Amino acid sequence: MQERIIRHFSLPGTLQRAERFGSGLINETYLCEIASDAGVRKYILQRINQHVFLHPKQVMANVETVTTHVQERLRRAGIPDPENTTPALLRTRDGKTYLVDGKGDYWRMFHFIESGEVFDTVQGEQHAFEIGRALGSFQELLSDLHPDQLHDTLPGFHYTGRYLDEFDQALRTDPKNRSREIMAEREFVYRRRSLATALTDHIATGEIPLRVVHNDPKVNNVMVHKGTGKAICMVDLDTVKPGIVHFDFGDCVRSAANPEGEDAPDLDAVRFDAGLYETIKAGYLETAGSFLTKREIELLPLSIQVITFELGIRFLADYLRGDTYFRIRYPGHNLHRARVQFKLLERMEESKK
Ligand code: GN1
Ligand code: MG
Repeated sequence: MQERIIRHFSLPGTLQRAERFGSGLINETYLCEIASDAGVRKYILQRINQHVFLHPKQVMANVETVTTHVQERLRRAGIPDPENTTPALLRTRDGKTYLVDGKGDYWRMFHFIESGEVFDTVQGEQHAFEIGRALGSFQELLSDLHPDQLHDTLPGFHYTGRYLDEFDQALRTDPKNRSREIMAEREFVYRRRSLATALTDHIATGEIPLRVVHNDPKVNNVMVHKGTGKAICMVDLDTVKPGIVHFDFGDCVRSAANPEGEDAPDLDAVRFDAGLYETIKAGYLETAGSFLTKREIELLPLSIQVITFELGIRFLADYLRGDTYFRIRYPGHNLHRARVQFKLLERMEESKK
């Protein structure tokens, strides 16, 4: 199957191997090895999840705008081969950035960054610092791209109140008859409902500006150098669009200050590491400190609990709906994911972050 897709892209050589790659919960990703006279080279092939991304052409237009902008900035900064340090799209033989197959599926390819690797969980202090730094640099590289240049590919993506509404609706309709399994979680959500508007209210008042942000900067969307451990770039750019920096910062901390990770098998072991939080913040502000307003910086800590609450509700609602959004590996996976986020939120509350 991959062979037939890849043939349409402008690549020298033939496909030797294609295997599933990474641990993203939405798209389908393959690592492909292409052999030619020049040797074997690796590329990333991805199928866009059209259940999540209803307008894949707009997603691709955004990814092209963002990757081109970042490459241009890097070239101007004296980096001669940006495709080795930031995601770079390949083109099809007829010059497009994607291929639509006979079933209407959208496929795109990226250069593979050989020197990089990603981890599902934070590896320690240095890694945490680099994750924060990568996010700050990414936002800085895009700070001169006007948000109007991008489509809103996921309207309401980080409007926490919307997820609360969807959760309420899933509870009401309860299509899989699962609501009775989540009595404790319902109570947990009920007691924290006010968190849902804590951040978005500040957008409504115009206190904090819309910028171009990543929207999904969890640990495994940050690529680091295999040898030095230094951040190379942010990957997974489908959610890059206008938004506020807070959901980025919060998501980064939610993910990287939780050493047991999103899939922690033992709920009692889930913890929020306040030391890692400070380290991520220091890494982030090293570059982001140059363009954020005072008010934006003041509101950063608030984002951490809000986004953790948000993701917990998203997993829980998806469990109630019958796991239609996030890819699962076993029955009950989304319920467990929700429980991990809620445990993490409790730990944050205890540590007053
Ligand atoms: C999804 O695609 P991936 O796995 O990087 C999700 C994020 C969640 C994350 C939780 C488009 O990201 O919002 O925070 O899972 N992306 C989308 O792991 O919904
Ligand atoms: Mg990802």
